Amino acid sequence: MQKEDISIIIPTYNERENIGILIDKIRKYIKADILVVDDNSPDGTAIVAKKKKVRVLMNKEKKGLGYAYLKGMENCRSKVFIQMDADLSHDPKDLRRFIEKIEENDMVLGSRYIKGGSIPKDWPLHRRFISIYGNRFISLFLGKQSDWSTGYRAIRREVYEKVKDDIKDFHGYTYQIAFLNEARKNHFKISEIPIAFKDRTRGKSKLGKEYLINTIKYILKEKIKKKSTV
Ligand SMILES: Nc1nc2c(ncn2[C@@H]2O[C@H](COP(=O)(O)OP(=O)(O)OP(=O)(O)O)[C@@H](O)[C@H]2O)c(=O)[nH]1
Ligand SMILES: [Mg+2]
Repeated sequence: MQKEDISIIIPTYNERENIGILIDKIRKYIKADILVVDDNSPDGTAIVAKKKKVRVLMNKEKKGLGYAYLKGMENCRSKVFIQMDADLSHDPKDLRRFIEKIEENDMVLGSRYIKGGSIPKDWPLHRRFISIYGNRFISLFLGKQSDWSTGYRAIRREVYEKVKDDIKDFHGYTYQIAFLNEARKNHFKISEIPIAFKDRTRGKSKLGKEYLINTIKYILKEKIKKKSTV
């Protein structure tokens, strides 16, 4: 895969302390187009990103993780998009493995719950609970997948083109679940590689109740749709 075939898309909201370090690390490992999608972060994340000479897309206000990714993909010409968090929870060292694996797949998921993958040892109980049982709960309704909510992914453009209109209503964290579910429904070839998810050491988490509520809404919507088509 060539440099121009890959875009790394990084959504940011108040990640000033992380974004510069992440961009430098990415460049150590691979050559690719890097696109930051920032929601007008009050801490000036976009200014730091622009200084690093990457492309920066701006939303006027905070619109959610999924909205940022879809806007990012819409503005890339490359064949493959790689999603990653700005807070260094996703190790740029893994990028090469994603790029190798996407050669023969439509989507590659970085999984924390397969052999070789992990979550932070010091994660508080509630965070472990939400992540581990959240995944099992979603698998119960939407089908087995080791890591439904992982945000470290490589995606071929064709998958995005096919699913984008069906997931528009879920522009927060539920985007991850909805995108993957639509890709599965459309029988794209999806595989996994293990990742060690590290805890953020700088800045604050943006994960909130919105994720829980909208994921339940999405699952219900899917179940109702399925019933009415049977
Ligand atoms: N543009 C944009 N980026 C967002 C938004 N919400 C979260 N992000 C970014 O999405 C990535 C993931 O968000 P995090 O807050 O790290 O969520 P998380 O990794 O599930 O939670 P922690 O493990 O506690 O960090 C980070 O790069 C955030 O800055 C949003 O509304 N808009
Ligand atoms: Mg994070």
